[in-house]
Amino acid sequence: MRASEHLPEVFNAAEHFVGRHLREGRGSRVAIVSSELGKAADATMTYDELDRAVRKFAGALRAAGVHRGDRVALVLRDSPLLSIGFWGAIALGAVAVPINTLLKEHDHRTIFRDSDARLVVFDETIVDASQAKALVAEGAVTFNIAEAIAALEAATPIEAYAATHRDGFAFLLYSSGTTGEPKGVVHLQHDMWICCETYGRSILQITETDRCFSIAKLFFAYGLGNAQYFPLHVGASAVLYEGRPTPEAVFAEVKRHRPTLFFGVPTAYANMLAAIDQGMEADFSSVRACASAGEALPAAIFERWRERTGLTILDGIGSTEICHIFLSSRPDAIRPGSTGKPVPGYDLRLVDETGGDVPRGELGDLLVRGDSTMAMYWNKHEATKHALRGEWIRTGDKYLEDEDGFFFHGGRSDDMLKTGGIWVSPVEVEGALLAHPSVLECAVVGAEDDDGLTKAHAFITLRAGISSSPALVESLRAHAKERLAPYKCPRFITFLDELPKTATGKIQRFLLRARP
Ligand code: 3UK
Repeated sequence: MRASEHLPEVFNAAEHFVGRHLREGRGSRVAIVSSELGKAADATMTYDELDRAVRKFAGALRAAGVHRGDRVALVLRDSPLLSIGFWGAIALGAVAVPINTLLKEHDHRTIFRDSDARLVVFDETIVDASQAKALVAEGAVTFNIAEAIAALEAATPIEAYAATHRDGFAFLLYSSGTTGEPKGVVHLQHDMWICCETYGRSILQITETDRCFSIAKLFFAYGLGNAQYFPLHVGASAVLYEGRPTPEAVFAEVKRHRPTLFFGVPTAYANMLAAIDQGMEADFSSVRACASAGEALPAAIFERWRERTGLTILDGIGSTEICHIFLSSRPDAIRPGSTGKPVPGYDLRLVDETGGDVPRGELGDLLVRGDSTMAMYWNKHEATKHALRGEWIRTGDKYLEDEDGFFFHGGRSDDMLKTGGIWVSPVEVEGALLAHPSVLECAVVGAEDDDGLTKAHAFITLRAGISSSPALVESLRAHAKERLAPYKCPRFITFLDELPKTATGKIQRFLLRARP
């Protein structure tokens, strides 16, 4: 699917996702529902209200000296203001930069500088207000929340959404970067539309009666689609929650807002299952489908979630670079442990080191072609050339496709292990160990044995109330041996209190590899 065949040249994403609903008679529908922390009453915004706020915010940006093409950085929790800021920047023809709220000051500074943000809106409980001016580029404007709201209220709304090109820059997302510096992924006006017409249409089958709730926050490419542009594409509602998504908080939000679509990451499903097993009450009766992405969903979690809630989790893989999900399970095609089949609109290839297609059933490097793929990494010419190959992008993931066309994740290209010259997928070993009743989480990396040969090393966290013992190690070994080929069984087992993770919840295997 190509934007150039479906969208006019003049296309503004904010007009499409917000303003268009007024023209099409959906102005009185609810666009956003949010539980503001500590407040009993919900805040709701209709499409009419959101459109006015977005055009006012664009007016406030203009008054503050922001021009078309300038970057507007947003360090805000999931809230109506973040939505208004994101669409407001795009409405003016500026480039919205939602930023990870969990990062440390050092990374915020890097991102403000690298994106050369002209204006930064920040939550003072995240960015120290006394430091804000020192963190941003020279001459940039900073607004804390109170200043942003005052500017919004005082502003004159822009008359019309900027007449941007469908291929113009719309937003940057800084990828969490498991290995190094954050990279700004550049997305165009048409990219979100492509995601809606591919994953949104064929997998979620989202309609205007849906209510979308995402544990993954809006600064994450996954959350941005889940709880902004998918619902806003069809005139549905987004449920926003600004707090930390503990199982308790998530269950309360689900009960309060009764979402129909629920989006999580595997770790969150595991934590929720642990809470349910400890007797916490969870009512997911309003939910018609659950999605998971960010890392592979182990079959054991899929099965237990289905047992406990009656719901199926659709595992899908997306990336910040491709904007959203391009390979996914679908309600009528699920194989636990598999990421499913290509989302209609995307083409996938599995290749070997020489770039040739690997035979069916063998692991290869995943290349993807689709029109939501980033234009480039901001200020990173070499990294851009490494990732983009014409219309194709290298995902850095290993996959195999089985005889029935289901794709199975085999880890990151850089995480793969070879033992005895044979590829071992750490994900497969982790899946086997996770099925052991004492294991909460698990990560497997390569470690050298006495001969300098690579063997699998499993780092394990245990469920509450269980402690490590020689008997447990024996039980884990027996369990692994039952499920895995001998060369795949972990040679080393280490118990940890917790696994090192990135701000977005991905296990930092490189830190485990670096352990003595
Ligand atoms: C890994 C998965 C196995 C994979 C994302 C949905 O995660 C997202 O984006 P990121 O840029 O990371 C991308 C990388 O994460 N991954 C994601 N999902 C899965 N591995 N199974 C999965 N289901 O290595 C991928 O290359 O943080 C997810 C939508 C938008 C996103 N940006």
